[in-house]
Amino acid sequence: MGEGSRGCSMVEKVVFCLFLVQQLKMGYATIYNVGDELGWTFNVSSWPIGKNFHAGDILAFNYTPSTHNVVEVDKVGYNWCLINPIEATVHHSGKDQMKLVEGMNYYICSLPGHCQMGMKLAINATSSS
Ligand SMILES: *[C@@H]1O[C@H](CO)[C@@H](O)[C@H](O)[C@H]1NC(C)=O
Ligand SMILES: *[C@@H]1O[C@H](CO)[C@@H](O)[C@H](O)[C@H]1NC(C)=O
Ligand SMILES: [Cu+2]
Repeated sequence: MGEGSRGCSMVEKVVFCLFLVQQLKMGYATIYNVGDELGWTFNVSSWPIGKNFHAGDILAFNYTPSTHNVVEVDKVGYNWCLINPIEATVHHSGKDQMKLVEGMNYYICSLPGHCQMGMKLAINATSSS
């Protein structure tokens, strides 16, 4: 019996297997609503306490678009409530989804004073495997 007799080459089998593994991994990704029912708002900075985040998990930032925004920052930006106005991508759809990478992930609202009032997140995501 040749490989072609069932119409499926080894390469195709490998590709299908990788596809299944990817589907499984995606199945394990968790979607978190930041701040739970309150959403992305003031004093949300303590919301991550007690949760175990993994690389690939999704953070859903839900808020009224005219009142807040979401900016991914680094540790300095998080600590000092600063964004790099040239490089920063400001998300302001009101329904922004961010995928966590392994290690630290930092987000703030860049509207004046909001980050200082606890509208900031520091999340340590561990390996997805
Ligand atoms: C944030 O939490 C502090 C301390 O609990 C509280 O005094 C303050 O009013 C809260 N701010 C908002 C905007 O909810
Ligand atoms: C993030 O978590 C990992 C695993 O628990 C730990 O080794 C690492 O030090 C943490 N990183 C920070 C910046 O806290
Ligand atoms: Cu804000």
